Order: sequence, then C-alpha cells, then structure tokens
Amino acid sequence: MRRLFYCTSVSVVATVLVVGIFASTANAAKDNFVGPGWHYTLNLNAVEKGKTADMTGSDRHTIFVAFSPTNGTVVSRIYLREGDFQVCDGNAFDPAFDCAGNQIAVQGATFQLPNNTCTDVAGVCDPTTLTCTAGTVGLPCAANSDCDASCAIVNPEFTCYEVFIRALGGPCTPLIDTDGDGIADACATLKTCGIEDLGPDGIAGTADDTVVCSTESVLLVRDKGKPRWENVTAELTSLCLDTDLNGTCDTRVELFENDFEEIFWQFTNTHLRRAQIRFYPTDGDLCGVKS
Ligand SMILES: [Ca+2]
Ligand SMILES: [Ca+2]
Ligand SMILES: [Ca+2]
Ligand SMILES: [Ca+2]
Repeated sequence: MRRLFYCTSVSVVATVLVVGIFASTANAAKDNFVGPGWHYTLNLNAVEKGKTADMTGSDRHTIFVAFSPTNGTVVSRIYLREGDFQVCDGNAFDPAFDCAGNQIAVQGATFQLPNNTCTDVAGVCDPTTLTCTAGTVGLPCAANSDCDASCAIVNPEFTCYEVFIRALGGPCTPLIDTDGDGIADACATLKTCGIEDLGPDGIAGTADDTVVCSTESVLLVRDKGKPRWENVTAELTSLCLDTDLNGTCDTRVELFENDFEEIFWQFTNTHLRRAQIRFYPTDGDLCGVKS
C-alpha cells in the first residue's frame, strides 16, 4: 500500500512532537562536513517588511520570510512543488507562484525540490489485537499487508538526498514554546504541512482549508557559538502524521506521495534573522537529484 489515506475530518493537528534538532548527536560528525560534494543551498532571510518585487522566474537561492521586530510571532509559508531544486517564488509576503508562473496560493513563497523516497517497511499485523506492530504502527488491520508503509516512523531512511540546516545571523533569544511546558525552545520553527482540502472556495491558503501538519518540528536557535549543521531530512522531506488522533505519529509519508492539494513548510518566527538549508544527494546520487 504505497498511497495512504486518512480521515478527512481532521482539521489542524496541533499536537507537536518536538524533534529538537539540537538534541541530535548522530549527526555531530557532519558538523564540518561542508565540503566539495555537490549540494544545493537554500537561504531563508527574515525581514520585517514585505518585499514588493515578485522575485519569481530567476535563479535565486534565497527566500524572504517574515521577521518579528517585537515579541510577536509571524508565520510564513513556503509552498513545495516537485522537480529539480529551484526557488520558484522567493517572496513569502505576496501571492505564491509555481515555477510556471501560475498562482497557487493567496500568500507564500514556492520552492521546488525532488521527492525524497523512503525505504519501504514491511507491515506486521498482530493477529490477536488486529493492530499494526510494524509499518503503520498502531493502526487497525486484518493482514500484514494492511500495515505496509513507505517510511519508518523512527529513523526513516531516505534514498535520494539528505537535508541539513543551520541558524545564522545575530544571536536570538528563544521565545517560541513548542511543547507547552512554559519554557521557550526556539526563535523559529519549521514544519511540513499539507492542505488536505481547499474548502468551498477552492483556493489554497484561505480560512476554509483543511490543514494537517507533521508532528515533527525543526527548532531553530542562533546562539553565540559556531553555527552547527543538523540533519533535518525527516522533518523537511516527510510528514509524520497522527491519523488516529491519539497524540502520536502513526504514519509517515513522503512529501509528494500523499494526496494533498498543496504541501508547504510552515516557518514560524520571532527573532531569527537567517537560516541556511543544504541538500546533499545520497552516495551515487541514486535518484539523479543533481541539477
Ligand atoms: Ca510570493
Ligand atoms: Ca518548551
Ligand atoms: Ca480555501
Ligand atoms: Ca496516532
């Protein structure tokens, strides 16, 4: 079962399973990995005032997103399209355009990137509980095949490329509390969301949309130290979905595998000025993502 469906009555899945990018130690060795290998770099520059130039149709590697000059929180959307790495629309303050110049949402930037295939996981259906114990863990089932999943929930492996991010710019004071414990964890967060239904108006980015977000977030803090790269491949190229609304992710889907009307990165920011994202093909460039 490659294509996964889930309840369409879900509105916004607000549960946040924090995957702190600074809690990761497995990728520490990659901190100084920036080397000769081919990669695509995407810069996120946060600015207070909306850009007026449309910033479409060029070879830019920068997207302008919102910055809060006060203690407010501002949210920008970067819509995602499948294809070679390319900034289609570098301005998150005005309507979002795809790489062909068509408007796709009322507001946002647009970035094009290849799908990142996950290694398939064979499902296991527990015959006693009729619940999946591998694959789409926790979902009801009748046979093992009902539980087959295209991505593992924990430590998914991706075939095509890896994604790294680092926070840049001046040091920022964390203001965003992602886990509700009253202690701020980040100056900005980045998470992957999908529009499941455009609503009666048929337009993306309006209040009648049905939006589902991944339970995973990238937390961004710029401290005084040397900027560190962190591996955020799972967070930015898949969605971990809580389809049965029990508070934990049970289904991971590739960016462009699901039937979302639109898919986007949601950038929530207070005081982070810059972030840089790099995309590195896996060894041998198995998916041909070098462009
Ligand atoms: Ca735009
Ligand atoms: Ca917190
Ligand atoms: Ca709509
Ligand atoms: Ca769940």
